[in-house]
Amino acid sequence: MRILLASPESHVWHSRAHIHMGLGYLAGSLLEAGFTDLTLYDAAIETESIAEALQRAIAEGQPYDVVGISSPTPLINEAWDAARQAKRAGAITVLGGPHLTLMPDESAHRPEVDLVVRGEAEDTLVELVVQLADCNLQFGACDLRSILGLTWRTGDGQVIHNPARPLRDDLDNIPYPAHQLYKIERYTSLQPLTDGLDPNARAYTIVTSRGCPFTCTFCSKPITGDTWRPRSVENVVAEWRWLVQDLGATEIGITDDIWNRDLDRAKDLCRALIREGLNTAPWVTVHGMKVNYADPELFQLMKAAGAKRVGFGVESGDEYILSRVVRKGQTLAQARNAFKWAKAAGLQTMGFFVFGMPQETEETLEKTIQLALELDPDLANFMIAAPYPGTQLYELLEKEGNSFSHDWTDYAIHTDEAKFEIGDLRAELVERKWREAYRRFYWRPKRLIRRLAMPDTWRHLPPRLHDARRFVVGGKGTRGASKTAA
Ligand code: B12
Ligand code: SF4
Repeated sequence: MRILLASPESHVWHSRAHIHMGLGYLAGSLLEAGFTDLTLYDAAIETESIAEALQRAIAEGQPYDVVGISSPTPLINEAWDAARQAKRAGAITVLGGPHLTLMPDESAHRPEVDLVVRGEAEDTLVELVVQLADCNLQFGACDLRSILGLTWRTGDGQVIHNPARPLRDDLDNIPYPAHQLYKIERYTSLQPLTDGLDPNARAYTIVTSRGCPFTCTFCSKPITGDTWRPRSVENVVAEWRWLVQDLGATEIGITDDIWNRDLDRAKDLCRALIREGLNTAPWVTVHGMKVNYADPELFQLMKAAGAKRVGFGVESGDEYILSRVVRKGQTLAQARNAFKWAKAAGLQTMGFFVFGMPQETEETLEKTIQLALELDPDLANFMIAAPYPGTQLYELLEKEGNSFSHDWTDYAIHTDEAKFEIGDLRAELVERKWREAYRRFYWRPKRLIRRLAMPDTWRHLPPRLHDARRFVVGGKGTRGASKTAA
């Protein structure tokens, strides 16, 4: 059976290309189950479109039997396009990923989509492919009822949602992602600013734990869930060794939701990397770590273990917004300490801030800007709040807000337009303060001098000038029509 696992073209994200861990994990499990005729297609780095790849396979006499397509919410239109191409090429189409987990019905009713997989899918996909092989790819004749997490259509078009698949706790037993299948030389460094990092790094990512027990009101965790499931230190270190020693990783990113949830485990991991001599490849906590579970020793150990840059979700400078609206479960004091300790250990820092949550005012947004200036991370990322389906923010807006998002594409983050108004909060205020945040943070004389001295600034001059214009005069798009990537 020939299988293609694909991530579709993204019109909302094109600033950097990171490996797709979901597809890698699925490939790892399929390979272990004996399905070795397997290709990864990631539109972010391929030189041909998915239609061309599918047609080429046909021309070479080796058409794909099954095409699996992954999709987060803002990319679902592209995922459906890819499914249409795959159907045209005669394949069975299977869609999975965050958006399919949140909204399985919508896709299951579409003719170009044969099957939908909800949630973590290593086991579901293997069981499905085994069934498909058993019934000779006549999936209408397969018994699909027993496959947990699968959504499918009966012969008369009825959509059936099989029961959800429980999250696996034994992550050590899940095969490693098939890192060997990535065209790694085509991916970029994991960081938006590569100074201090190699812009042409062989940049792999690693997931050391899944899920997060916090319930921030804007956070969408359809796949990894509300519990925290760590892998053992030994299991992580063995994958790390494979990446560094066998696959030549020159940069590693941890993309867990909250990798330092257990402070002792985080320290043990660092100690193991040092002990095993695996601290040679610089690593970064791409999506942030939690300020609650930190102390000076952690950052010193991280530095000794090869960490280069750490990020923290700070979100707001206003204690009420932070604790009662975002419900971040952390304090401003904890954020201040985390930055202080990380900098003292010699690590570069990133701060993530959110603009335009319900009940925000000029004053709360100003406090967020002030906090960003005070913490002064190497990189500050200000994002306008996006109400993803499945979040508390989404539910609140459904009840009492005015959302400007009319198409899933509008759910892209990193755009420069407010996505909703609620109560007294106006889009104009959010967008004005958001632009002000970038301007005031990056246009300070000391930052400008530092930036001008960085090779990265000159390497990426056109986008930097474009950003500068956006932050001074704003974007030129129409609200609701997403257009920008970070
Ligand atoms: C690393 C990461 C990135 C990286 C790499 C993205 C990538 N392509 O993997 C970068 C920085 C590029 C990125 C960008 C974006 N991301 Co992102 N990202 C993550 C993060 C932190 C980890 C992803 C991960 O590695 N998970 C671990 C693996 C094992 O899980 P997985 O990828 O979901 O795959 C499993 C299942 O989903 C399923 N599955 C996945 N694909 C398929 C396909 C088939 C056929 C099947 C059957 C099953 C299946 O099986 C997999 C194995 O269990 C998640 C948060 C999270 N914890 O999930 C956000 C997250 C997925 N990202 C998100 C978003 C919104 C985006 C962007 C759209 C941002 C934007 N500009 O608007 C872009 C889209 C880029 C793209 N082309 O996909 C949201 C999605 C929310 C939603 N409702 O869709 C998340 C959940 C973050 C959040 N809380 O808001 N992201
Ligand atoms: S934003 Fe971070 S801390 Fe909050 S729920 Fe999401 S992953 Fe957890």
